[in-house]
Amino acid sequence: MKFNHYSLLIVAVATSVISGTALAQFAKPEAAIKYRQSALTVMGTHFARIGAVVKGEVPFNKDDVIKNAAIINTMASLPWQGFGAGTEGGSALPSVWAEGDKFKSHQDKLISTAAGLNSAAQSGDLDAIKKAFAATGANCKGCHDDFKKK
Ligand code: ASC
Repeated sequence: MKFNHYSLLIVAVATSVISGTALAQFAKPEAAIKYRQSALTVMGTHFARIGAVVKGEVPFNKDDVIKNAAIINTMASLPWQGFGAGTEGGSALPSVWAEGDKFKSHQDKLISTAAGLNSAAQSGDLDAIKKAFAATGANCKGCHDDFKKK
């Protein structure tokens, strides 16, 4: 019996430590919202620069695409820590917290498609870049459709 109570205490402490971690990185919910919006803005900015090349609005410069893709690849894993418990609001729909598994699958897909865009950029093959750009953008849009306020 004693052991069981002790185990419960350990579980309770561990759970509170783990669930507090996401918010603990930010002083207040507003800081988490600002962080995630900033990270997504930086990523979108560099994604749009590759988009201009893909659409033929800007001439293809391999080194520029490599730099933009590397930034996207780095940024892709960052915004999600800003969606911790208690940070509802901003442009995020309640579905972010209600459908956490689905939201997480979009995060994972973004991380993998951004890595694919990064590889395509390094290959210098514009057709491969176009394909990887489309795959990444489709995931941006799919996630926004389900989880971002219009
Ligand atoms: C962008 C940007 C997005 C995506 C998305 C793709 O350039 O800022 O959020 O592309 O519109 O559908």
